[in-house]
Amino acid sequence: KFRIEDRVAKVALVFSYVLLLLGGLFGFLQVLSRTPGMPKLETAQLYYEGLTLHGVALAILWTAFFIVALAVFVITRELNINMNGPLLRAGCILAVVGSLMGAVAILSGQATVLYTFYPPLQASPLFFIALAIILIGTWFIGAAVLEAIWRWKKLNPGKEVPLATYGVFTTIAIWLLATPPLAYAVLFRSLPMSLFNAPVDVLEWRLWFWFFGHPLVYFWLVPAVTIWYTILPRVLGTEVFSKTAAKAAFMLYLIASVPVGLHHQFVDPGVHPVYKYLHTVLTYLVAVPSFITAFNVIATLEKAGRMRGGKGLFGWITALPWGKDPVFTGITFAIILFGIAGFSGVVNASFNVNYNVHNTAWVVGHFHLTVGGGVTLTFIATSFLLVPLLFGRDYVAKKLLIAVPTLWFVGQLIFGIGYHVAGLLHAPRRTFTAEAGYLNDPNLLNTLHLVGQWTPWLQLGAIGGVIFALGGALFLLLTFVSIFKGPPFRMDGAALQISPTPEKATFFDRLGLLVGIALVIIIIAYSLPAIEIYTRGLSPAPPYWPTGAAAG
Ligand code: HAS
Repeated sequence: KFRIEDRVAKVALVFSYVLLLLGGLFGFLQVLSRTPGMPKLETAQLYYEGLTLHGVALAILWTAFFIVALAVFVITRELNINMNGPLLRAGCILAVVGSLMGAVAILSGQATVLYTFYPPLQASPLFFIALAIILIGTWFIGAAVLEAIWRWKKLNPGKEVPLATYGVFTTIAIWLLATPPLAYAVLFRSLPMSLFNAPVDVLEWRLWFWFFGHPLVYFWLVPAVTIWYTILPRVLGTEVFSKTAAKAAFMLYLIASVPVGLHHQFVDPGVHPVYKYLHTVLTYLVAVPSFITAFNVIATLEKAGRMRGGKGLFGWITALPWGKDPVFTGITFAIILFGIAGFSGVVNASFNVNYNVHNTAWVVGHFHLTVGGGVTLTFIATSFLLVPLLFGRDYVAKKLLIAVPTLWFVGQLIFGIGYHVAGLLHAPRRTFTAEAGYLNDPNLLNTLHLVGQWTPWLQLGAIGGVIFALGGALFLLLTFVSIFKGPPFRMDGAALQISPTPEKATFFDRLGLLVGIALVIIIIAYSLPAIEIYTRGLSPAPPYWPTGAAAG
């Protein structure tokens, strides 16, 4: 029934795992190379090339392709509806072709510009054309998802949108709201820069890049939260504690995740502090749905623990299947990692405290625990269910599966602690420190304030990095073997129920209205800095080809 949809989901899923492998390999090389006392596996040039590939392959592509597979699976199974085949297929082909072109540009050394590709860093036009093609592909896929939900709503008037589909809708809506300014920056600024050496106004570019860059993180997070609200309770034989609170959280993510980008630009000159402060306040607003999620998920776990006979204040915690069920263990470990990272995010968001951590290893610690911990570990654990359902093959060596989330969790935790503390001591991010003289010179090491103190924390980070790289390698090995050689998997006759049974539609199901509210807040938050920048007039800077260590 879902032949085309399943084919697209399978291609997207396998491609996401290939990207996880490629990006993960370069992450492993980096964490060692930038740690004092560890083998240097990279030169400066390779470090920046590898860092670009690491960021693009993992942050942008692994997440996006996994989300496409998940979205298509949820929509078809939950709404029992076919999606627009040509749109879906064209979108998938464009996204894959664009990703391959981008990989060629990076691997051939023509795009050493990191995943943020800030101008005036120059890269080959191939890289920017690849980005544009990927974007168009994702819009096609987004359109196919929205069209299916819209059709289902017309067929089911008065019925509420099921929870997992609601999460998918929120994810896609955030993506579609966030990406047009990125398309503008890529097509009208970066591409002319790379084709004709056209100068670019860095501040204008960064405004539109971060308009996209922050909602991007909620595009990653919301599908993970969707899994916490739906699959996690199912695995425990229950339902989410409060469906209404879950929908309220999704609604807040939708309306507050875009107008906060200036919190990445606190140190940029030329933007009025009042506008930065407005974005600070809105950033605290977007932390609220995560707090609601914390409450709702823990209440769900407590409900499940008590159903399993857990008694007293903490007995429900030990009654849960820790270490037994890899899906449960992976998802809850992911939530704990996200909890820690959430608090470092709140530190980042503080207008004045941010100056202490900006561009330091602290930020690396933060985003590894969010997107690498909370999101990626959730996706890994969900793969244990999704791969058999889509490919009809069960996992091999099932007893080994539990080692995957365990290694990932322990490794991320250690890495996160090491990099957060190193960042507090002002260890920089995105710097090939092996080349940065001071780490190799014992005299400087002893005299320069703080530098010597980074060493043990970066070393701790490297130990963590190696541990979770092992978990990732094991996951990919087991997954690829299972996809091709796993024993046949048959679903027992029962229909697949992901979300709690839908009831009557409520305010939350007025999807158009919610998108309208989001647009109004975005216009307020972004018109002010945009007017400031354009009325002052642009000051374009000539492009600059990064070479080795200069690329940071
Ligand atoms: Fe962030 C930088 C602020 C969430 C990813 N972030 C980044 C970058 C990435 C990223 C990739 O304000 C780097 C970009 C670059 O290359 O420059 N972030 C926040 C805030 C939140 C937040 C306030 N970030 C995320 C998520 C990400 C992500 C989610 C990916 C998925 N972030 C920032 C800021 C910067 C930044 C600044 C720029 C810094 C700079 O100077 O460059 C919030 O949404 C977080 C809210 C979350 C919570 C946690 C709730 C807890 C839950 C779990 C409960 C579990 C429990 C179990 C209680 C408030 C749901 C036990 C828990 C324990 C604690 C043990």
